[in-house]
Amino acid sequence: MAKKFPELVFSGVQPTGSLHLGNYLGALKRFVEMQATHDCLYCVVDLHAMTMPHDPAQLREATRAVAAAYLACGIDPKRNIVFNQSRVAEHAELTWVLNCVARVGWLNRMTQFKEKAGKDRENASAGLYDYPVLMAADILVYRATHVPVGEDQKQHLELARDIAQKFNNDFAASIAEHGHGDAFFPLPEPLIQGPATRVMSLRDGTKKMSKSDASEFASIGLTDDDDAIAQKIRRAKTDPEPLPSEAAGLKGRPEADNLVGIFAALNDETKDSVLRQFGGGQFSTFKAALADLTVAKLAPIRAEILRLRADSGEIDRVLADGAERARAIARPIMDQAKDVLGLIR
Ligand code: AQP
Repeated sequence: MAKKFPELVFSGVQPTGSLHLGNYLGALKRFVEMQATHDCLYCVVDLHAMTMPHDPAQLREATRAVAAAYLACGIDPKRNIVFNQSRVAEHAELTWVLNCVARVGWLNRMTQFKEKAGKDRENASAGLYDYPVLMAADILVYRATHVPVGEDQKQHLELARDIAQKFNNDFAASIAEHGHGDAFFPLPEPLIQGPATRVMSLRDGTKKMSKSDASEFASIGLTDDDDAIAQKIRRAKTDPEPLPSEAAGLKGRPEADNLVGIFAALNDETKDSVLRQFGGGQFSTFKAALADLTVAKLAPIRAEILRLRADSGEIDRVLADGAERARAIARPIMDQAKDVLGLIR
């Protein structure tokens, strides 16, 4: 029988810019929900942020800003482990091991690399290419079993599972010999659930809402003020038809689908129930209600982010404490991996 690992949640956000509603609905809101039922590690993945050109001062600030957003959304740093990735060297150490397990052909299929590298692929950093292996190490260095993420990370999670499986197969005899049974690593499961796993740009319903979008009207930031939120929703692209009365009618209408999905996710309901209320109506009525709901949900988060950002002492203490607790889990697993691999320590 396949070995059972205790359930443990890991996830992370890159400190690459201001967090937006997509990050909140696809990730942070889910992180908060998971803490009620699971032990969780929530990481600010600063090593990932270095895979694209970065400014050191901005990286430092963005790292604190992501940590502040975690806490402001309701993540309890005592109950969970909140830390920044670069403080726990085992992430990088396991990445090397997993680099020797992952296949170049697997990495060549990663669509995020192709999108982020763009046309000038030869000039992309080797780190950007290797990003998914670092992500696998982030998860496996804790033997995390569940990973709440947005839809865009699905392919990377599948790769992490392939890497874990290949490690377990390649070193099966040594794994058993060292007392780990038939598996050293669990196969981590992506948790991609709810009506807003892929929040789209407000300007183009076929493009993901992203931190790096050039248009400020494409995304709603977690620190946007009430007027900015209302204005962005008012100006969000729609189509000329009235809203349908059920979710099936959103097919082929990406902008309408996106706005209804945002409403549903913010209000913890389904698209169908949103459309029972707004179906048949004009976008202007729906947009006004969506703006009110978004402001009501984001205003308290914004206030808490701004409070935490005013004095970075509290954030720095949380990150330092979290790193120590994270390392206490990762180090023994890394040592066990070295024994399995035949690395003398
Ligand atoms: N639009 C989105 N809808 C739902 N979930 C999303 N996530 C990101 N965008 C959306 C989820 O947020 C978590 C953290 O993302 P990340 O910062 O690690 O990386 P990303 O996916 O590359 O985010 P961005 O905003 O697109 O950043 P840039 O512009 O820097 O590339 C992940 O769980 C992700 O799925």
